[in-house]
Amino acid sequence: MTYRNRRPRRAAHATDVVVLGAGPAGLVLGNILLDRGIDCVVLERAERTHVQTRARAGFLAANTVRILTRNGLAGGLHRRGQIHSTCEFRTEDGRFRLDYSGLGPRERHTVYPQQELVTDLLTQFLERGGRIRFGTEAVTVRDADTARPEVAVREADGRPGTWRARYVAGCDGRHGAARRSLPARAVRHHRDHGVTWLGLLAEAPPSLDAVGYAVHERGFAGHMARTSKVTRYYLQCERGTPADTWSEERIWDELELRMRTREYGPLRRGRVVQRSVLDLESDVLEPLRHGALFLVGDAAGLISPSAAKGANLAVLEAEILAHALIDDLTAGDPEGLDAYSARCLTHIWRAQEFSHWMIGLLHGPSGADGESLFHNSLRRSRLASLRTSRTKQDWFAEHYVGV
Ligand code: FAS
Repeated sequence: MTYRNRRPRRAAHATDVVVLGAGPAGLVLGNILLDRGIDCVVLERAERTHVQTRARAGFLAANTVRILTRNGLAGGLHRRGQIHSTCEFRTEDGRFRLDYSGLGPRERHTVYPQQELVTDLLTQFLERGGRIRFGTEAVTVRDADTARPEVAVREADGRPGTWRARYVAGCDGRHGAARRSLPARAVRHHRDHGVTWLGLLAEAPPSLDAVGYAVHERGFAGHMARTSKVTRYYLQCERGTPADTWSEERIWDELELRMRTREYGPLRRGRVVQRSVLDLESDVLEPLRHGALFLVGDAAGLISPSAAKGANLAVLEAEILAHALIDDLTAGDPEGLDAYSARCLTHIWRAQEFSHWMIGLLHGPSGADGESLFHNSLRRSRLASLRTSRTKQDWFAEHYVGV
């Protein structure tokens, strides 16, 4: 018998809940389950350092802060987060600011970089004895329509493995195994907004004490603080633009042009340390439950960053699912699990509706044809009513900071 041909033995594991992905959704879910004594494991395909340094969102809604606080997960953001409550719009019709802490639900954002939140959640989970298998890629979820679904994985050493569980939480994003394992009857609502952003992180202090939205005939530009030393910028660009074709000089010149710095003051320049090109698209999977498999966060639906909702929805859905799983696994009460999909879809569509409205507010076609002119006049009218109507401002605040 030649040893060479023997296939590596498949490692088999079991638990109550397998969580796919160690992003905000997976880690909030894992921490709450662990806290209530539910046996669970988080399978994460990337290495720990990558997960802890991946810069994405930064604006946490008041409700997200409440969720993290009541689950004992907000120590870092209370110590290092910065409160934000102002938007500044710079358009062809002038500039106006909205301090939304005095509008609508009178709530504010906390600016706390996603990678710092993920690091806090991950560290707390591990320190409390939680299990995360880094470098373990979920390949597929099988038997989701049974009481013992199985997750087939590629272990960190390349060997195949399986995890059997009572439930599987797909928190592995839009390209994860959970989405790939959905039955044919699953519905995917999808919209390509036809807009592309160059997303930038600059080692430069924020230049405004507000989120800056600049609407310009050359395209949209956005300014969002991340820390006192790092600022996120967005620049609308042509679809298909490779991220590295814009020189730093051209980036800052274009930002200053669109943010009308001649009128409103200079931007504080710095080294661009991260850049990515984002085609603004949105999708929603329906339903969010397939037997024992649940979709959470970006796996449940992708939302464009125009309204800073992605990470906030992930945390909200993770808490809803956590309590539903706990009720079922500790008290045999399946009500929360049965209601999970409908409950989360209500929040998701509300956020999608506002995110879509924001895209219409911030972008306009550059053409001079009738359709483009009509669209741009609508956009200017939306901005004008946001500037002048208290009712519109209250509506804006409710949707902007609410999830
Ligand atoms: P995540 O994508 O954060 O986490 C999923 C995890 O699953 C990852 O760690 C991944 O490695 C792992 N995984 C994937 N496939 C796997 C597999 N097969 N097996 C095991 N693990 C697997 N949102 C905002 O609100 N504001 C912003 O400014 C903003 N900026 C963004 C910028 C960028 C470049 C991107 C990509 C997104 C941005 N978002 C923003 C959205 C972002 O915050 C997401 O909504 C948020 O990360 C969603 O969290 P999760 O659902 O946990 O998914």
